[in-house]
Order: sequence, then structure tokens, then C-alpha cells
Amino acid sequence: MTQCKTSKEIGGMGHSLKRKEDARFIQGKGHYVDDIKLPGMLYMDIVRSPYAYAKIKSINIEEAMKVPGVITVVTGKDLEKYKLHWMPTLMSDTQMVLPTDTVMYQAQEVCAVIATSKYAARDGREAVKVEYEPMKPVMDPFKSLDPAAPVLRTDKPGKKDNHIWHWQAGDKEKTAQVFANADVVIKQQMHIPRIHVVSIETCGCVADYDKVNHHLTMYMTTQAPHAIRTVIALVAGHVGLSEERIRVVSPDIGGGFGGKVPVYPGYVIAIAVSFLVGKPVKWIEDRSENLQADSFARDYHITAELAGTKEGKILATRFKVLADHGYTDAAANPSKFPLGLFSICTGSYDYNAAFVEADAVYTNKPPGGVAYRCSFRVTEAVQAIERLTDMFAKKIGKDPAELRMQNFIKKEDFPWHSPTGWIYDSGNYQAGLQKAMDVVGYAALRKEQAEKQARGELMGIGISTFTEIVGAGPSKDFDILGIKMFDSAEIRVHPTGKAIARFGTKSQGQGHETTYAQIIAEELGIPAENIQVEEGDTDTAPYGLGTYASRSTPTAGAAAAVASRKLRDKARKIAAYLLEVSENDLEWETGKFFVKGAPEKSKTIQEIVFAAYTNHPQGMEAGFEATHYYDPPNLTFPSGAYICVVDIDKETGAIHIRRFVAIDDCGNIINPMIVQGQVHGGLTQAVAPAMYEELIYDGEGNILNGTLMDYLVPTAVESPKWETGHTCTPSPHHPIGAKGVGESPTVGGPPAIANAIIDALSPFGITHIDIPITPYKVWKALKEHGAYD
Ligand code: MCN
Ligand code: CUM
Repeated sequence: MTQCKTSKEIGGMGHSLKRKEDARFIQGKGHYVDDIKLPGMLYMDIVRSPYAYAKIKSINIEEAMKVPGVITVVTGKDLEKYKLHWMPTLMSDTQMVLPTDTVMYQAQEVCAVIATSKYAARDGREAVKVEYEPMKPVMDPFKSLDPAAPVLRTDKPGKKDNHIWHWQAGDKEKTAQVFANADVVIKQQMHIPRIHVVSIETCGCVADYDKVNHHLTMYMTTQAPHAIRTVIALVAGHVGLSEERIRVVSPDIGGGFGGKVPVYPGYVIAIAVSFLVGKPVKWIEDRSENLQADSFARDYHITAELAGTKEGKILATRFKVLADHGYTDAAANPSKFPLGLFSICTGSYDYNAAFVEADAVYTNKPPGGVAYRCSFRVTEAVQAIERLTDMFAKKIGKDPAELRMQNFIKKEDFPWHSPTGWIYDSGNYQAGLQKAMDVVGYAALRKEQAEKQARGELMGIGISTFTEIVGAGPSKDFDILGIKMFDSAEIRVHPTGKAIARFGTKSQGQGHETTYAQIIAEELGIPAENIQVEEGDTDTAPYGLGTYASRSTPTAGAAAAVASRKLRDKARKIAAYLLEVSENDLEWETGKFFVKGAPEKSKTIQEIVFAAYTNHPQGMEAGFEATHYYDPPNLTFPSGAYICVVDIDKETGAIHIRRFVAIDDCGNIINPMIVQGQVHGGLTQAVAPAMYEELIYDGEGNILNGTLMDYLVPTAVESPKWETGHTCTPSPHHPIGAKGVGESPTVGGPPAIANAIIDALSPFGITHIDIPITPYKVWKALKEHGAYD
């Protein structure tokens, strides 16, 4: 990052401004969905299935209705009368709102109890008696396509198997040829297990239908308010809820991480009940419901292959994915990319043969997919290629850093066309890895490792040099349910030079109120402090697709810059009028226009804005506001070089992360402190899947770790001290040269940790362990490889 162009008072790009939003968060003044209390509000609780796959024989609500405070119980049959028992998913599949006959996974919604207090609703829930006829569930995705497996989606006429879709990219024949002739071929089966975001705030909503005005206000935990409004209109338009009658408000959000992108049945049930009863209805999940039923992440089974030369040149890669989607495809991906952006799996390396194919299947597990800071499946991709790269280096006996340096796409070769069809905008991978090696002291660590290994001690060094792909996206390729994935900014500057700016995105903790203000401050010279940023209210914000896949900076951030520049063009006209010179005679310096050669003749942005309301040129439109819908020409390709150092206790398998150096490249940085915070958080969410987290089901479909007693979330205690740094390769097509960063650490982190652990275990011939790599798995692998003989 070069020097800041603006003063600290202006607070433009590059300043580590303290987060504006934190003033309310640290004082307990955040305003979350569960803080909303409306007159006459009812509470909803949901009866959930104990079985993974069962016919519902009967639902007896008699006892529940006797519970004081219980108003009604809503079943799938009730919703069916209004054709509200099914809804579309974001991937054009269908999902039950409430079942009419069959439940498809454990913890699925069965019916909803509505009461005057949340306690009454919970008591009512306990009193509902449901009779089930359990069936044998399909839990193993590999068996899902067996001819003997029951066809799960009997609701789909003519469906004869559990296959959802097939997708592929790259050149199959060419890749096969390179593999056939290669010196070295690495092949590894990998499972990237199901995990869950576990945001601090669970999901919830208050649906408030006003019967008199036929208007729904939906307060909810969503990362994408506008898209949700459109989906509600599509689901409920036929009962009169057309889009102009719907207002979605997303208040403060206590962590989203992707888990707040999907439309959950609970939201729709609450809307239906409010619509029918005419009162506001609140639904807030509890912790276990959140973990057991909400959108999962990952769950990819990958056959990963790499072909190379004896000298260490990567020639080709091939990936075959089996994606376990649960009972419906409710992933949140761009429509044309059911595999998300997984095909970035060719990595940061220069070769031109790759083939990627994937099949998705139904099982009796909760739906979802994508969530957990993943950039649309890039975490899975990076895990696969970075593990392969390390295995290749080991196989031919080359240092993994040296092998990477040898294979990197060179900085002069950008824009670079990947064999699966992406155009990487820019990068300098050598610089990133070199910096990480210098910071960590790579050579000295390798020496130490050799000495330790000679003494029988286990120490490992793991590298991950990843390429991210964020900022969906160019609208020619990217849409969700047909809605193009642009994003927007609207800036209004008031007469006294202070502004309000609204966006189609929605922060869940990323600090947008601060960073968007900084972008506008940079462009207009209005102090960031004087720029109020608002998101999340569809009645006021311009239409946008929301915050996920680290797209806010690449899309809405760009929109903020372009809208500011529109305002600057207007400012120039006004300044020329005020200074009685031609526009061409003016020069811009942050915060003011001055006359070329006569810098004492100038007008500040505040003077110009005031004139826009009080003394603007004849014929010019009054006011000072601009809107921009930004459609990016390409995605941005942030990158990073991470190095992890671990020590492993041979007797117990206990893993200690001694060092973790993360050098990120997200182009020009808006707020270094916020980026560092994003990297710290993301790295902690990289340790999580690498070493702790996995949702586990038994053969009957029971979740074995459905509470935080058993599902291990790392805390500050398990988090190492992160050592962060940057290289800066600005995006050539982004108006301020920025790339997204929010997910880079989660995407790049897990393989660095896995590679370090495997590196430590490699003297015993261990070449791979699936994440999460637990002490037990380490101990078991060591035992199997004779370490204790
Ligand atoms: N930023 C910057 N300079 C850059 C790039 C980004 O200063 N060159 C700043 C941005 O201005 C923004 C933050 O870093 O304040 C993240 O920006 P960006 O990378 O554009 O990502 P988004 O704002 O779109 O956030 C989404 C991303 C995703 S997809 C997940 S998942 C995730 C993440 O952000 N969820 C989070 N970080 C999270 N952080 C918190 N606290 N809570 C979540 O739920
Ligand atoms: Cu995939 S988690 Mo984020 O994209 O909201």
C-alpha cells in the first residue's frame, strides 16, 4: 500500500479508522432482530423431526392447544391450502416449508406453534404429538446413486434416482493425454466434511403483516435483503404479497459467514402465520436448531489428481467431485455455477491442462451448501490443489516452497487465462511467498526441523499459496434466480456537505459503515466521519444482491467510487461556474477544485455542495446526489501465501501451532485495521475446519454432535498468534484497485495447517489425512505407520 492520499481528518483509503459501528456494539446498543418488540407480537417455535427419513402418520395438537398462551399450531397441510408448503431454493430446486407427508432429515421443521410468549410456544412445542413411520435413510452419498437406494424426491414427477446435476469445466481429452504421458501422477481421495458457521447470533425474524394496508415488513437476519424481498414476492405473490408491498429490513447482524444467505422455512412460516393471523410473529432459532438444521458448508468428496515432471513442473490436474447436498439443493451459488467457483482449483500455477467434473446427489441430510466463509466453494478447491501440490513436492523430494516458486504464474503473465476458463486479473505470487518465507525465517526453520527429525521429534512446516476469486460478478455470467449480480451505491450529500450513502450490500460485522465512508471520503474529500452509511432496508437502499463471497468491496465498493466520481463531475461544473472559469481550467485536489496556475482561487467540496442547493448554474439540476449500479468487468483475484509451523507430540498426537504467517494480497487496502481483523477472524475459521469442526451423522441419520458440547468451535485459547502482512497488487479493472479479502484466510488457511501436520508426519510415510486433523487421527496414522513399534 502506498502512502495515504488523504489526511487523517478526511480519513480516506489506507487509514486505520476505528470502526464507526463499534461505538454501539461495545456499549450493548446494537439493534438485532431479537431486540425488536412490536405491539401484539406473537412467538413461534418449531416442532422438529427426530427421524432423518419418515412418513408423518399424524400430528396431534390437542394437548398443545391446551397450553396457556398457545394460539394455534400450523402444519404443512394448513400451508398447502395456500400453496405455501413448498418454496423455491436459490438453486431453482424446491424445499418444503412444512411437510405434508414425509420428513427428509433429522431436525426438519414438522409444524409450528404460535403463542403469546416464547415460553408458551416452547411448552406448546413439547406438547405436540407426532406419529412417524421411520424409513431407512440414505446417508452415504456414494450409495445415493445405487439402483437399490430409495428415490428420495418422490415429489418430483418422473424422478428415478437421487442425482441432482452434473457439471464440468476444462478439457477432458487433453488432460487425459497429459496424464497418460506424465512422469509423476499423484492421486488422492479427499473429504472436505460438513461444517457449520456457528455465528454468535442465530437466525430469526419478525414478520409483521399489516392487514389493513396489505403490507409486510419482514425484519430478518439476512445477508441479502433485496434478493429475499424478490424471493418472497415470487413465493407469495399469488396471495397478494407483491413486491411493492414487502419491506425487508436486516438490522444489525451478529455474524453471517454465509449462513444467513439462504431462505429458511422458519422465515416463510412466520410470514404465513402473520399473514393469516394479522399480527407480528417472531421466530428466533435456538443454538441447537441453528447447528442441526441451518445451511451446512462443504461436504465435498474429491478425487484429486496431479500430473507433473520429475523436475517438479505441474502439467495437469483433474478433479472429480461428489457433492452431498442433503435432501434439496439449497446452496447459494450463482445460477450458472452449481459447483460455485470450485473450478479455480487449478490454483496459482502455470499449466494449461485441467478437467473438473462434479455430480451432486440427494441424501437425508439438511440442505444448504456454500456457507462458512467460502467464496462459493473456493475453500474446497484450494484445499484440493494445495494438498496435491505438497504431495507432489514430497513425492519427487523437492522443497514445497521451491516447487511453488517454480510453478507460479509470473507477474508479467497477467491477465492469465486458466485452463478452466477464468481470467485472473493480476497477481504477484513470487513476492507473496518470498515475503512469507522471510517473515517466518523459512531456511532456519527447515534446518531446525531436520535436527528435530534426527532426534525423532515431530515438527512440520506447511505452505499454502492460494488464488481467490471474488466479486461476483460480471452480469453476463453471474445471476441468482435470474437477477444479475451487480451491486449498488447511492450517495446524497446534504447542503452543509455531510452525506448519507446507501448500499445494496449488508454488513454482518465486516465494518461497511466505516470502509464505504472511507471510499467516498477518498473520492470526494468529505471527511469519512461526516458520511453516514446505511444498508439493509429495502425501502431505502438501492437494489443489490447482498454481502457474501467477499463481493462487497469488488461490487458495492466500486459503485461507491463511481457514484462519487459522478458527483465530482457535477462538482467541477459548479466550481467552474462559481470561479468563472472553464471546467478545463480546473484541477482537483482531494476536497477542492482550484484554478490551474492560481491555487489560491479554489472552492472546497463543501462550498460546491452548498451551491448545488443555493446557487447552482442556470439549467443544472439542483441537489447533489448520485447512484451507481456497478457491473464489474471481471472478478478480482486476491491471493495469499500462508506458512504454518506445527509441533506434534508423538505420544498423544496433540498438535501445537507454533507460528502462522499470513501474507495477503487484496490489492489496495481501504482500512488496514479492518483488513487485519478480517484476516484474524478468517484464520480462526481456518483452524476450525482444519483441526476441530465436522458435523457427524450415524447410519440412521442421527446427528452425533448437534450441540456445542460436542461440536468443537475453537476459542481464543486454541487460536495461535497470527502474524499478518501484505503485498499489494491492485486489481487493474477495479475503480480503486481493491480486491475482496473477507474470505481469503478461511480459503487459504486450512491447507497450510494440513500441510504442516502432514509434513511433520511424513518421516513415517504418512502422505494425507482428511481435515479435521485431530490428535486421534494423528495418533492413529502414526500407529498404522509403525511409529510406536
Ligand atoms: N476491505 C478493505 N480493503 C480491501 C478489501 C476489503 O478495507 N482491499 C474491507 C472492506 O471494506 C470490508 C471488509 O474489509 O469492510 C471485508 O470486505 P470484502 O472482502 O469485500 O468482503 P464483504 O464485505 O463482502 O464481506 C463478506 C465476507 C464473507 S463472504 C464472509 S462469509 C464473512 C466475512 O466477510 N463473514 C463475516 N467476514 C466476516 N466478518 C465478520 N465480522 N462477520 C461475518 O459474518
Ligand atoms: Cu460462502 S460464506 Mo460468505 O460467502 O457469506
